[in-house]
Amino acid sequence: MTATTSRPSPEELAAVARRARWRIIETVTSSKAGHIGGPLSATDLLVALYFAELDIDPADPKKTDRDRFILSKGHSAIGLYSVLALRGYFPEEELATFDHGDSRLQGHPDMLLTPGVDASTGSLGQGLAFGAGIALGAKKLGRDFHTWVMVGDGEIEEGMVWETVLSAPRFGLDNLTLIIDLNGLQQYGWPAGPDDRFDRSEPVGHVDLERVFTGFGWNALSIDGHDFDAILGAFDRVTDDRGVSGRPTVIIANTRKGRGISFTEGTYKWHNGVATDEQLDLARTELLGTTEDAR
Ligand SMILES: Cc1ncc(C[n+]2csc(CCOP(=O)(O)OP(=O)(O)O)c2C)c(N)n1
Repeated sequence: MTATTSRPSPEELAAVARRARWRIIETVTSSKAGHIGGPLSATDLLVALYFAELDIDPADPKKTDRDRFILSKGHSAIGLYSVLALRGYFPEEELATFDHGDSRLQGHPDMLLTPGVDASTGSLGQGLAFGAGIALGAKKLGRDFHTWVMVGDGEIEEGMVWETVLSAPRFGLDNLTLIIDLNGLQQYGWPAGPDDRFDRSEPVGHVDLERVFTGFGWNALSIDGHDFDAILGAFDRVTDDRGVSGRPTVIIANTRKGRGISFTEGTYKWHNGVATDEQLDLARTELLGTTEDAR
């Protein structure tokens, strides 16, 4: 893991995140394909991981003892690609090929195609089990790297997630951290009745995730997933716990779907979508403070 002293400041991370958010909406709009809300809710967490936490080398994407990151909510691929591009894994210009048939940047992450992608994902619910396997392998081989997995809060309705939540503590996987991007909205909000009489913006809020995970034998902490001080503080707690409690850690990150752009924030309707020219201009001004896209 990166030494904390060499970390960028929260202000520097926020500037990277604004640029990443711009690349997300710009790329999805020009490709006319992809997701917006989920990538935007995860951006600050991804920027903090790739710019301040992960022990990785963009010039050597397959370095044996690199930290691993698995974007289990694979539909947010454009969010990961934007951060990977800004971190130097491939040129920012390549984002323009997103979702083209012959591109390295497919609509969902492909570990065989894209430098920096550690797992192929898209079918929700599988990434945590994959990550636990990597973390267990690292333990067995005596390797000192950390595995991170990000899931969506809708995604954790998948049963396979809970098989791993149940088993990971038994293997002592303190080299595994799960981040839940808790943005409170799925593809169509939350399930509604047949006549749509329920409020789709009302999340299934009865689950106390911190208590549930603690009960399963995990360390659990809740943070504001858009506050870089809080995110980096949570990462430090993970580092401090390595080899201490023998438990995996879950970071429950409270986020906003569509975060950072006025017309996408807080609505399931921008789970995916294509902005108009006017909306794109507005997003550019809000994120970059200019109507020019200075590359
Ligand atoms: C197994 C599976 N079922 C359904 C889908 C279709 N799908 C893609 S995104 C999504 C909603 C996911 O919601 P959430 O995990 O909350 O993601 P976020 O809000 O962060 O975008 C669904 C149902 C899928 N990719 N995989």
